[in-house]
Amino acid sequence: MADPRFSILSEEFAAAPDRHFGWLREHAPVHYEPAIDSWFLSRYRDVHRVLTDHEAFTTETLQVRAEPVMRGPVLAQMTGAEHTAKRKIVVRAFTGQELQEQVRTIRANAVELLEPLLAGGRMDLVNDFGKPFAVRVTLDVLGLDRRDWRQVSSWLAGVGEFVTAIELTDDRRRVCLDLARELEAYLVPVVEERRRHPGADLISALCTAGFDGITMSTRDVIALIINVLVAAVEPADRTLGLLFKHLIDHPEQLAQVRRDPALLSAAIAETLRRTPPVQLIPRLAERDAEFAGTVVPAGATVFCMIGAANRDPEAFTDPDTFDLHRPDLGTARSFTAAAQHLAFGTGLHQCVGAAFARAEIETVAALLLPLLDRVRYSPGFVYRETGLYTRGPSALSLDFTPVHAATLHATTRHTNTRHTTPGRAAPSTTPPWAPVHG
Ligand code: 2IO
Repeated sequence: MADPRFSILSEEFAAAPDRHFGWLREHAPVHYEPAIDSWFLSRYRDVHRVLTDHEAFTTETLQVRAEPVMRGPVLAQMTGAEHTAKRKIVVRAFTGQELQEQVRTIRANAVELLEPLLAGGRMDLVNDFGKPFAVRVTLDVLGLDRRDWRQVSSWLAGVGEFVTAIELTDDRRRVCLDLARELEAYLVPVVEERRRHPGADLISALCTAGFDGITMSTRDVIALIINVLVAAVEPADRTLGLLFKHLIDHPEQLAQVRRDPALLSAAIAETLRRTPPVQLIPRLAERDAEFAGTVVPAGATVFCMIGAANRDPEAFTDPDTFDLHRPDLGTARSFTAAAQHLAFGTGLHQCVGAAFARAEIETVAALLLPLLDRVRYSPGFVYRETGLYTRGPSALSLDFTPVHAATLHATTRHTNTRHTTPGRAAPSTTPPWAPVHG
């Protein structure tokens, strides 16, 4: 029976949502939250149905949840021919040859950021590395000036807060909207300039790209840039932190990944299944829909609980266990439309950045693992997660065998990632300790 005292908005839930997943799936699989007039679905089959029945459940919620701060419509809001065409343009920008180039950018940024962090034998993987790394890589990939990363980060924090807030006060709403407008004002002249003089960067590609005669307006391009920024930045440091948390908590699996780096993609896929960094996906019910005997009315906002669905015993055996060897994971499919886990969503609007996300986390983890010898939590470190929508460790303080400065300088000497002009990081010479990737 549904417990009237239970609330997704309670501090108790926020402290450890996963402790409530089993109860929700069993006793309140269609949970209504009156304060925000929204429904929460926790069973795999219900979540899967909502994400794949595009007629009955639309992405119109994003008009209020995202469009105001994206400064235009995002990809996930679009439908029909427009969606197909624009999605193809974006997919093209994050796969194949483009992705190969992005991997070099990822590695160069990682090396540059790690340099000052390794000699001390201690770093906060989330705050010292993950957060600046995710913003700088994304700026590079877009062809924006990564020297602006601090400024862009603070604008993005407002956009992210708006998109992922479950409840937003009028005050915070105003602050977020102001930050989003500042970000827009920063981007407009760049986009106009790239329209006039297209370069080899992603923004230029978006300005000039066409598919089936459909092209992007400046407003479209701005919204897409902000969409890419938020979507690439918000979940990245969380995923990296969660991956290392799981590996440190499972030393035998960490040892296996060290011995055989080819297992990294399975470790990442299992991290995404077990602890998806994006925990909620909203949809709007077009018409009345019945789930497990409860009717969700037309016009209702429905939140798919990705974390709960990914741990449904009907979908995965022994679902609470982190096991990179689990037979029902299907690693090869995990970053594609055929993925079993729902961390990238599923259906027509499944994440377009899945291949990029995989390349990003895999490249960085493969670089980090050999460097972080005897990696462990720092003494006194207390692990904490935050967030209901995007969720991950608020910090991950790690100790490891210090990497000698001289060794590091010798190994990164040829890696010229410092650049004074806007644009991508210069392609790096692969340092000796870098993984063979590809
Ligand atoms: C940004 C929630 C960080 C997306 C969203 C308005 C659209 C879409 C997502 C993810 C992650 C963000 N939704 N990325 O859930 O682009």
